[in-house]
Amino acid sequence: MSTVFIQIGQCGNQIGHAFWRKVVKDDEITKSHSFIHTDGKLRAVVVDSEPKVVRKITKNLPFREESIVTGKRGRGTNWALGYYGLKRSGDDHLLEDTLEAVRKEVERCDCLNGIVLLHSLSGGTGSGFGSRLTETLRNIYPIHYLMSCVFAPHASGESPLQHYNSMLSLSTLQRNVDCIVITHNDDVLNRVQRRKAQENVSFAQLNDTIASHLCGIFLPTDSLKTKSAYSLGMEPWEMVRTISPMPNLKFVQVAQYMNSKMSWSDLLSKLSATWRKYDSCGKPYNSIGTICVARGDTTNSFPLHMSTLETKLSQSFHCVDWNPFPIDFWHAKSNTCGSRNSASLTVATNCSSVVQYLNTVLERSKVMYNAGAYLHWYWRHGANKVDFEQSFETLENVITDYKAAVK
Ligand SMILES: Nc1nc2c(ncn2[C@@H]2O[C@H](COP(=O)(O)OP(=O)(O)OP(=O)(O)O)[C@@H](O)[C@H]2O)c(=O)[nH]1
Ligand SMILES: [Mg+2]
Repeated sequence: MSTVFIQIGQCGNQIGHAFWRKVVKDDEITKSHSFIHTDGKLRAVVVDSEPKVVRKITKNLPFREESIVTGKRGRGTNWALGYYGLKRSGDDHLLEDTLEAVRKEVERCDCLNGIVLLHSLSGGTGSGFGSRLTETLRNIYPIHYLMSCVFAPHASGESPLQHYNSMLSLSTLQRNVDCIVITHNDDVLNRVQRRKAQENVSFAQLNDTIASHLCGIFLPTDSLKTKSAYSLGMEPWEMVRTISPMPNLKFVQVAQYMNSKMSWSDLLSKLSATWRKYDSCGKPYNSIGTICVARGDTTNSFPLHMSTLETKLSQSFHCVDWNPFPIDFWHAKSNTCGSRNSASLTVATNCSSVVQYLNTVLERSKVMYNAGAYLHWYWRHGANKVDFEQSFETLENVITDYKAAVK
């Protein structure tokens, strides 16, 4: 049972690097061969339209040489250039080369469960090429799971094209993947600033935290092991099956709290304090489905605390009342995503709070589109009105469906 990871663009690769640095320390995942091949190479395809970042991140981890795909020129923070490619310059083999590397990686799996993509929503390669790739992979692998872990830009101070890029990629993902795990750079930054009590946080610190969140969900748990205590590496796909089963409600957000000396209940209170629970009018956001993963359960006593935690979780995440089983618990003895002796709680939730972000992206894009702002950059690289209008419609439908689901 294997998972293939594809890390795309600068952001996808830097976060992928932080993720794998943690994964390789986990004995269970190494033994199960679900993320790491029997020959010790990572089941990962590394893609970027330019070689610089890839050169750096592939130095000290066992990436497979033939699964590294690079082009010669970045995609200039432009979804259209990433999606439609560099037609005129002859440097347009990125898609073919990537698909070939993915095909070979899939052939090395006895049984492929699914593919996880890591990419930004606002870079030209991450958003545009990432969109094109998910669309193509959906056609090639129609029955396998596809999951995108996407990273949303800071709300201000980045590229003026970020709203268009985010909107165009979110809508393509909505149409093609089974689950979108969305991380907001601003949210992670705030959490790290608060935890470390420091103003300046580097990308490395940010990525380490994001990687820890992903490991919190993806690494093996005792709850999903077979009777013979063997891990099948099903965690990512069990998460999709449990909390993202509906094609129109597939956004998942992750939060985590880690400490060595706290009770499970205190860990949950701390985690819950970092979670945005109400909209600007004071109306609660609702969770449609939630998975809570406890790691570092050295005494195997976590199950005794589950009913108390369930009550607490359902109150703080305002679980919808139409789902009779809104919360699942998984637990594991070790906590490889943190330091020795630490325990962590990680929550992955399909929550209506994503609507706030989708609304912002949609509204800003519409204002810019109606004013004709920056559109020539998109037409120049092959995008057309249909790309935009279809994306507006897709995101509007997602927002409507989330609102209806939590009414
Ligand atoms: N969390 C995090 N975000 C990053 C990192 N690097 C870039 N970003 C974010 O990603 C977005 C830019 O996307 P990149 O991944 O740099 O762009 P790209 O996909 O390489 O695309 P082009 O360079 O335009 O071809 C911005 O929103 C950045 O804030 C990183 O290491 N960590
Ligand atoms: Mg780049």
